[in-house]
Amino acid sequence: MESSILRHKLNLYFIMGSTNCLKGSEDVLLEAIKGGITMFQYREKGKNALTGIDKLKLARSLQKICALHQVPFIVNDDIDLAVELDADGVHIGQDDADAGEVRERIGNKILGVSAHTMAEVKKAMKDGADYIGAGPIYPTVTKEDAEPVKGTLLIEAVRKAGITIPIVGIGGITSANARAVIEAGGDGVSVISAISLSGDPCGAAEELLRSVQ
Ligand code: TZP
Ligand code: IFP
Ligand code: MG
Repeated sequence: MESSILRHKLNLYFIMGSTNCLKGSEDVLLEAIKGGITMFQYREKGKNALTGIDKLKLARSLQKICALHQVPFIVNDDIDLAVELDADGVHIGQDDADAGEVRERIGNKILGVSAHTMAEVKKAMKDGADYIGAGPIYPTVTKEDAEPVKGTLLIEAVRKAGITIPIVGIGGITSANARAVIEAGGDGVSVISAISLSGDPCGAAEELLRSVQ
């Protein structure tokens, strides 16, 4: 995907799996799409996470919804699943598979890599990442093993160094604090709970989109 298009798709990047939702994942995704999310990541993780055929079935179902609405469908961590489903891309962290090897396996699918330092950003770029997930920007309760909070410092440092790779901020982002990520040089925000745990995922997405545009 061309990077100006990807930049735009990163504006409001919604991530979730079944354990993040108060109601059915399909309903939450549909409402979030109605509210204007621009990209989606299926991240089935944590206590009570689905595995095997149940995970595959939900992934297929969410992928279908994304395809109907032209929202890119990205799979977190599970490269085999992404390849099997012919997903639009994968997102990996520093403790997951080697980014260079993943790039070789997925060809021209979108590759996102989490980075916490300038060195990790540069390595991810060398390995062929299309975009960087920088965080946690703010304290989060959604990821138990999150790295220390860094605010927007990394995004600012990357831009100051003249590096233009698309970046999305993640971690504790709400419509009240999202704007700072854009002002620091981010292309968008990525959220789990601000949408998935909202009683009104559509309204939550609309409000977030307004705050980053
Ligand atoms: N990676 C860094 S923070 C985070 C992930 C997956 C969790 C983001 O969840 P929330 O609910 O938007 O803080
Ligand atoms: N960043 C991102 C993204 N996704 C993740 N799953 C993560 C960090 C841990 F927003 F996609 F960049
Ligand atoms: Mg991971």
